Formats: sequence, C-alpha cells, structure tokens
Amino acid sequence: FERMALKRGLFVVIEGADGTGKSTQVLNLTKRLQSEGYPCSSMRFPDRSTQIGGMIDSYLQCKSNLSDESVHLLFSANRWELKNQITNTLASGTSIICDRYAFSGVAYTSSKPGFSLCWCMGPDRGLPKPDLVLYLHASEKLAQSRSNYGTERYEKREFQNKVAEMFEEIRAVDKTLTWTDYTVERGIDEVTDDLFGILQKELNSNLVKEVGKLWM
Ligand code: Z5A
Ligand code: MG
Repeated sequence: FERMALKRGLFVVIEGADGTGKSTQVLNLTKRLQSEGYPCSSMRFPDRSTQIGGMIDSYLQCKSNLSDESVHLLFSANRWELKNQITNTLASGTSIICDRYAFSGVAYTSSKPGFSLCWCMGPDRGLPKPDLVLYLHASEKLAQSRSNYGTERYEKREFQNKVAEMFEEIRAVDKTLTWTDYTVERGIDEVTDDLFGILQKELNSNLVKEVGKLWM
C-alpha cells in the first residue's frame, strides 16, 4: 500500500520590538498548539545554553567585549549550530515557534555605524527559511510602560528606534518571505488567542513543499 507523505512542521519566527512579549508568546503559543493537538516545540535565539551562546550571553550582559563583527558572526553561528535540529524537527512533523532569528541578527548589527545590510545578511544565507514571520509591534500603551529599559547592551531607546527601521528594510529586501504584523494592545492570553488564530490557517494547510533556504 502507499504510505501517505508525512506532513512537515510549520516554521514560525516571532520577531518585533524590544519587550513586546515575544518570549512570553513563544511559550504560550507552543503550549496552545500542543493542547490543540499540533505537535510543536519552541526555540530561541540567542540560545544562551550552548558554548557559543555563553559567549553571547556574557557580551549582552556587558561582562565581556567583542568586536561588532565577531559578535555578529557568533549570533549567526549560534543559529547554524542548531540548523540540523530545526530541519530534523520540521521533517518529523513537529512545528517550531522560534523566538527571534536571523532578522534580529541583521537588524541589530546593521543599526551600528558602518554596517551594510548586505554584509550583515551574508552569514545567515542558506539557513532554514521560516514559513511565516510574526512581527509584534508595541502599542502606545505598552511602549510607555516600557519607558525604563533594562541594563543589557542595546536596551536604549535611540538604538531600538534604529533597529525598528532596519527591520522594515530587511522586509523590503526579500518579498518571498511572509511577514504578518500584529500590534500588542491586549492582555497576554488574548494576544495568544489572536496569534493562534493567525497560525491555525497555516497549520491546516497542506505543507508539501520543502523547507526553503533563507536569502538564497
Ligand atoms: N540579538 C542580536 O543582536 N542578534 C541576534 O542575532 C539575535 C538577537 C537573535 C537579547 O535577545 C538581545 O540580542 C536583543 C537582540 C539581540 N537585544 N535587545 N534589546 P533576547 O531575545 O534574549 O531579549 P530579551 O531579553 O528576551 O528581551 P525581549 O526579547 O526584547 O523581550 P520580549 O521577549 O519581547 O518580551 P517578554 O520577555 O515576553 O515580555 C516582557 C514583559 O512584558 C514581561 O514582563 C511580560 O510579562 C510582559 N508582557 C508580555 N506581553 C504583555 C502584554 N500583552 N501586555 C502587558 N504586558 C505584557
Ligand atoms: Mg525575549
């Protein structure tokens, strides 16, 4: 008899401004998908649990210094070291909800003086391509409640404004990617409901095409 082709998992990346609830929603959405019967696991970048991730963590906490070029390459290497995990998970039929990805990588470094978008995109070319990028915008209210930024590197308003501009440029470069905007103006659980609604259509579609390669 003929075996039915296994439906691969959906690869969803959550990106967005600082403190818009990305990490919260990645965890909630993963639980929600699982409880609705969709096999799903979550990932995050940077993944601070690996050796490379440890170097990134120390840099972000300002406990060590690295040149802008080398930390950019470390962020990218952190994704490449988990590439097989991504492709194997998707191939096994499990969806991935991922907290930040190469778009953050390019947006943050290209916000520093002297970095072109082209140079920044180079190291991430060929990584697994997400089926959907959910971009979270902060509502006025949420942004106001975030007026005192944290102590990590990059957590400064001026820099974050530049990062938001760069995200727009990154979107414009590659029209083959699917971005969906969502403005966070409701409570955490309502936001999870909304995002789940956005994903449900995609989860039920017949994903026969292979996972693509980013920016190739
Ligand atoms: N970076 C880079 O340079 N290059 C790269 O390649 C990558 C990253 C991948 C650390 O990332 C830094 O690394 C980051 C980008 C850079 N620099 N900055 N800024 P990270 O992902 O580890 O950053 P983070 O520390 O997790 O912060 P975040 O991602 O900006 O926060 P978030 O995940 O979006 O928000 P959250 O932690 O889920 O929620 C924040 C708070 O808001 C929390 O108290 C929640 O309970 C609350 N919250 C959440 N949702 C709501 C709603 N709906 N209403 C009210 N309150 C809410
Ligand atoms: Mg986060």
